Amino acid sequence: MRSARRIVVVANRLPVTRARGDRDGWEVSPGGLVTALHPIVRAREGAWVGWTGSADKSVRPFTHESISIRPVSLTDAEIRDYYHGFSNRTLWPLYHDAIRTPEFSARWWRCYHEVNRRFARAAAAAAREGDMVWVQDFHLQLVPSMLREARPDLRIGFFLHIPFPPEELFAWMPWRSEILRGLVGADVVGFQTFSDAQNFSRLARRFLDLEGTDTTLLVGRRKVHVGSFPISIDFDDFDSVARRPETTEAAAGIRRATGDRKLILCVDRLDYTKGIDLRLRTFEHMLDRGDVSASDAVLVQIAVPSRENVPDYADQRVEIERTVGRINGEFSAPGQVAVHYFRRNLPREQLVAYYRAADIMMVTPLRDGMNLVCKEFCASRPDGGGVLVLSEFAGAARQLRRALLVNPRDTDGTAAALVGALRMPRDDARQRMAILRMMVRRHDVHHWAHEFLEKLD
Ligand code: ADQ
Repeated sequence: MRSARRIVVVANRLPVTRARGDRDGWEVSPGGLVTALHPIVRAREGAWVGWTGSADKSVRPFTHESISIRPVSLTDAEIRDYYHGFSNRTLWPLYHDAIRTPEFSARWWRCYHEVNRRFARAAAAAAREGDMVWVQDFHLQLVPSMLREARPDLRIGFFLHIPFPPEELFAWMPWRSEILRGLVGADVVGFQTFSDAQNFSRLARRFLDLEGTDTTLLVGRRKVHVGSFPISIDFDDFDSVARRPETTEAAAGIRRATGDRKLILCVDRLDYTKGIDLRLRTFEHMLDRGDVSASDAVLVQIAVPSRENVPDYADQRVEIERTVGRINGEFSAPGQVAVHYFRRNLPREQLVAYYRAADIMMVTPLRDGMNLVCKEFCASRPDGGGVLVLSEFAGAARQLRRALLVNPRDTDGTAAALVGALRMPRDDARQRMAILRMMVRRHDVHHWAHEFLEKLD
C-alpha cells in the first residue's frame, strides 16, 4: 500500500469479547474478519467501532493491543428491532434469494436508521483528519452517507459480506432508495462477486437516477468505485495447523471412531441458507436407492448454533434434527450410524482435524455470499487428499472451479456428484486439490484486505 493512512473499522461487532473468568479482561474474538483486519488496524494504531454484543451500557472506550476500541451500546429494544428484526428478519432473507419470506416493519426500519446514525457518530468521533474508514456488512448500510455528511475529509469504504440481490428482489424493499443512498456515500463499495457488484450498480442507476457503469457511479461530481473483492481465509494458518502431528493423529482418531468408512463432512452455521436439511434429504435418498450404505459411508454434520431466537432458525433446527433421527432410524446398523450430528462450536484445532479426516467435503448452501468453510477445507489438506463438492450458489464457486459444482435443489444431480466424488480416482482428486489449494493460497485474506484498502487509498 502506498500510504499508511490510519484505519477505522466500523462493524456490528467489536473485535474483542470479555475474557472468560476475568470480568475486566478482553480477548481478541475468533473469526475470519477479525483475523484479517486486526493486524492491519493494530499496525497503524487505528480504531474499531462496534457493539459489545450485550445491552451493557457501562463499557467505555479503551485501548487493546494498540487498537482504540470504541463501543457502541444498544438497548434491549434496539437489539430486538435493529439486530434480530431488520438485520436478521428483513435484510438477511431478502438478500439471500428470499429463501424465507422477509418481514417489513416500519418500526424495525426506524430503529435500523437510528442505530446506523449512532454508529456513524461514533465513527466520526473516532476518525482523525484524512483517515480511511472501512464500514462492514449489511447491518450498517446507511453509515457511509451519514458519515460523509459529517466528515467529508475521510476516505470511506464499504464491504458487503452477503449477496446483493437482483432487481426483482431488491425492489420489494420499501426503503430501497434510502439504502442505496446510504451505500453510495462510500468511495469504494465492495462485494463478494462481480454479479453482486453489477446488481448494485444497476439498482443505484435505476432508483437513484445516477450516471455510470457497472464499476463506476457518478454521485454529483464524486466518483464511487464499485467492485468485487472475494473474501478469503488465512491460508498459512490453516495449513500449518493441519501439518501438526497432533492434527494428523486427531484425524486418524476421528476416522477410527467413525468406523473407517468413507467420511462425508459438512460444517455450517445452523442457518436455513446453508441447505443442511436438503443435503440430508439427498443423502437419505441415496441410502434409500442404494447409491451408498451405512456400512461403507458416514455423513458427519457439524453445525454451530446461530440466531436461535429467530423463529425460522428454531424451525430449521427442528427440521434438521427430525431428518437426522429418521435417517438413522431407517439406515443405521449397530456400530454403523449413518449420520453423526454435532450441534456445537468446535475449537479450530478440532475443526481442522475433521477437515483432514474427510474424504469428501460437502458445502451446499442455497445462497452464500462467499463461504469460508470450503476454503478452510482446501487449506487444511497439505496431504493433497479430499474432494470438494460445492454449491454453484456460493460466491466461492466463482473461484473454486475445480470443485464438483452442484445445484443443491437438484437431488439427482447432487447425488450423482457425490457418487462421482466417492469413486473418483486418486490422481484426479489430487490434481483437483492441488489447483484448489493454489487458488486459496494466492487469494488469501491478506490479499483481500490489501486489494480493498489499496483501492480505497
Ligand atoms: P457465515 O454465514 O458465517 O459468514 P462462512 O463463510 O461459511 O459463513 O463462515 C462460517 C465460519 O464459521 C467459518 O470460519 C467456519 O470455520 C466457522 N464454523 C462453522 N461451523 C463451525 C463449528 N461447528 N465450529 C466452529 N466453527 C465453525 C458470512 C457470509 C459468508 C461469507 C462470510 C465472510 O454469509 O458468505 O463467506 O460472512 O465474508
